[in-house]
Amino acid sequence: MPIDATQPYDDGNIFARILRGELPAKRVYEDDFALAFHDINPQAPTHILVIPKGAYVSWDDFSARASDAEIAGFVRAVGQVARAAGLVEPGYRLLANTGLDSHQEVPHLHVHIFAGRPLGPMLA
Ligand code: IU
Repeated sequence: MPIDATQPYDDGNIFARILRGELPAKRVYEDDFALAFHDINPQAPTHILVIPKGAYVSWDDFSARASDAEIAGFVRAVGQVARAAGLVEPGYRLLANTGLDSHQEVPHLHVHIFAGRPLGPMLA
């Protein structure tokens, strides 16, 4: 079910539990600001999720409340994950669903990285 991006942060959400090591994930990268792991239901040959370490519901919440250091660290981590996976050429797509109309389902900010085939037009 899609979630309301303005809801308060829920510590019990699935990505919070992955961050705490309570649930497994196929981790590909971690630093002080971010964790990246393979999506459990990939929509492209490469489908990685990058999440901030801090407790942010959505892109809206993160961009409003995170410190400059957290924002810079997270943005650099997303780029680093893509570089390390060899995705810069021929390219990749970033997506951060935010709120009901976007169909955001997990209430912890996540940036999708899609790659590995021609991805076609922007919106389905
Ligand atoms: P969305 O942007 O909130 O719609 O994306 C949520 C993604 O989280 C979606 O691609 C799921 O396959 C993925 N996911 C996951 O990787 N592991 C999980 O345990 C759950 C969802 I629940």
